[in-house]
Amino acid sequence: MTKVKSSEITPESLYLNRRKFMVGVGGIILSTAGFPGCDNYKTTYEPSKGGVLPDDKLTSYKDITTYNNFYEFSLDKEDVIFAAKDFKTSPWKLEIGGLTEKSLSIDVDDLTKIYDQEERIYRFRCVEGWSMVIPWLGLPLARLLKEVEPLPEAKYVQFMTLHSPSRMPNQKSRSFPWPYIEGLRIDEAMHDLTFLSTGLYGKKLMPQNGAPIRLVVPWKYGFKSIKSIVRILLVEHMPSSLWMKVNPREYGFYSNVNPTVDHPRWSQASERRIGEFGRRETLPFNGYEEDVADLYKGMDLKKYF
Ligand SMILES: Nc1nc2c(c(=O)[nH]1)N[C@H]1C(S)=C(S)[C@@H](COP(=O)(O)O)O[C@H]1N2
Ligand SMILES: [Mo]
Repeated sequence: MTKVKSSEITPESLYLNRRKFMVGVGGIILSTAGFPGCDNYKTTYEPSKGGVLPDDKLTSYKDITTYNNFYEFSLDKEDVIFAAKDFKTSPWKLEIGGLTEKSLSIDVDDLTKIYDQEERIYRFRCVEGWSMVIPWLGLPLARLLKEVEPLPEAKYVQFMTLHSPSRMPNQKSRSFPWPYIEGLRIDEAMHDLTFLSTGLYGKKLMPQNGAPIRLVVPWKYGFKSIKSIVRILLVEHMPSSLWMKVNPREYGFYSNVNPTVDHPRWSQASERRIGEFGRRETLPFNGYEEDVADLYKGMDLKKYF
């Protein structure tokens, strides 16, 4: 494997791939009238990229940053913001390698300078039955994966969160097989909706949301969207995720949002949109069926949950 220095990452393909709609470079500027609670927030987004449904409203910045799942810090969603407040996320090395032609080791601050950041507004649903609509900032994972040139043997992508019990206090707890690991099939990882986020609401990510860089897979349950990533490895075999190790009966590799497959302890047919009253129906693939159903053609999604 040859190492690529971050200063060398300027291949032409990248510039050819540049999207028209980038934050700060024009594109559609939508006022957020109709997005209560975010009156001053201007968004540039491409409606064809997932985007929003007519009755989706942005969840408030306050809700997104105060109601979090991040077990390395706390199991209490409203306590994560406090438990993570001194977590230092710069400098931060992200490594990408494994079954690849090249490997990449880059500081996330450099990454955000080298690669244009774009905005994606995605619906996000937790397996526990609540959901949000979040304006993420970042880049498609595929852009970095293409950079390292996966070998033909690479069939899966494995992601790993930082493992540092001194910095992530709940990693001292032996109830979980740390570090947090997640995985995707390579075609899922290369899908244009699959996103690496470094910010939201136009600001850098806060520690509680997975700073400095986290995955966002909008058609899967929230736990797939692994936070504070230090390593991305291309591998041959299906990785075992933290949740599969903890409870394989309840959490499978695919974790696609499927309202017809109940969690063994509760129904997945509906969800509570944070900041709203009542519940709404959960959509297949979280509403991204048109974009992603092809990835699962011929698969029994009751078996591969
Ligand atoms: N490293 C790590 N990543 C994680 C988690 C976690 O506990 N640790 N929780 C997951 C779960 S269950 C959800 S619902 C989302 C929550 O993301 P948010 O707090 O930014 O909404 O992060 C996911 N990523
Ligand atoms: Mo979750």
